[in-house]
Amino acid sequence: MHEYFTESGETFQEALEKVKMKYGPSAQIVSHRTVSLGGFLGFFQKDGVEVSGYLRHDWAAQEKAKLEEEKKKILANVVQKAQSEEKKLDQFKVVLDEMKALKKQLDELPEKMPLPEVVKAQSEHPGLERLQSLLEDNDFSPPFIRMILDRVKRECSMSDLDNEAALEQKVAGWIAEAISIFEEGSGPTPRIFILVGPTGVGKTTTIAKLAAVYGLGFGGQKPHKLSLITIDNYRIGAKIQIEAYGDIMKIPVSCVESVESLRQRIELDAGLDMILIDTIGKSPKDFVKLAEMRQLLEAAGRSSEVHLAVSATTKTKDIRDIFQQFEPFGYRSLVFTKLDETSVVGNLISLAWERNKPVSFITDGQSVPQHIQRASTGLLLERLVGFHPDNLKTVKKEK
Ligand SMILES: Nc1nc2c(ncn2[C@@H]2O[C@H](COP(=O)(O)OP(=O)(O)OP(=O)(O)O)[C@@H](O)[C@H]2O)c(=O)[nH]1
Ligand SMILES: [Mg+2]
Repeated sequence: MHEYFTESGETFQEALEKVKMKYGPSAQIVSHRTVSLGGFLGFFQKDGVEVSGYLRHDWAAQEKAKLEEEKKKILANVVQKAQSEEKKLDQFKVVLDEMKALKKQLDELPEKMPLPEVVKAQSEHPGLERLQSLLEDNDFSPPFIRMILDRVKRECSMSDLDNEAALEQKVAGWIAEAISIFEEGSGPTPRIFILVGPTGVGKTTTIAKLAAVYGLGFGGQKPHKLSLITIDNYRIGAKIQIEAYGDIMKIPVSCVESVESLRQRIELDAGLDMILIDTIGKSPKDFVKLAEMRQLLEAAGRSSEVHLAVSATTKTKDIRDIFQQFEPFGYRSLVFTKLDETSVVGNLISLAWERNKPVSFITDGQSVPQHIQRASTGLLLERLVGFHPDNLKTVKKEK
């Protein structure tokens, strides 16, 4: 839409000047005419010129200006953005440099540096740290140590932690509580005692020792009428080994190799007080042989007692595997052998605790029949190292 104007002056030039002044270069004159100017009721009138026209909007120029404006805005934005990106990039570079420095520090750390120790040292009482190393020195398992430390945190005051002797005594008491001892029940006779376990842990030797304990009344036991059975028929040496013990102690020994012969043998020995069964040592990794032996032992009936022999010299991880792999035998207790060959028993105590299994006997030497004892809390406690004997004494007395 155009805007129109009309201006007048005494001369054309004057009218034109007015238009220029008022409307600038966009004023476009279309016509002019002579008019009478001023005066009153027709008097004192003068001739003048009136110019008319319209205002020409310069759209192209305006659009161009607008675009210029827009362009400026966009440019300003881009510059601003670029500046902030640059800033971000700088920040990112700083973080990257920090990370690089950190990685370098980590790489320079000695391998397997006990990082938790750093944290521990800040947050834990020295009494707790000392206790943790004492338990580690005894080869207690991490879950067992955690259980003890949690209990200390729950049940001990700061002054308890400062009192080394009292803390040791308390902890010895908790270790004692964690040890479970097998109790012989008064089940049906004959009592059938089966010893299973990995190869070479001392099963046959232990069976011979047990024959002396139960058959000869060694160690104060009332003598039982008993027989020995071995299912280790394949190795000539093994057969000779057990027969030699039987001969010395005047205890009958038989060898069986099938479910049927085991069943028959047990029936023939039905009038005895006890039957001790020695088995072939099995690698816990030999699943097939383990399954075969388990099937054979099923002939001994449900009331038979399976005991698992583990050597105290076995690594903690391997003991865990053994406990696991022999689980299908439904063993009721553990026999710890070769305690004379190790100075620590924490691994045995903790793994028995983890599996909730009681201990029936411990053996501590090769001699038959001397080196066997009924398991007791005291016997295991006195093998703890680093504890002051007085602190163990009180606990042992209570047990
Ligand atoms: N130091 C020590 N040696 C033992 C102990 N018990 C057994 N031994 C020895 O360990 C070795 C193996 O004993 P065995 O009784 O034949 O072991 P096993 O478990 O019957 O072996 P396999 O029938 O081959 O599986 C023998 O040299 C024993 O004298 C013990 O308590 N301490
Ligand atoms: Mg044997």
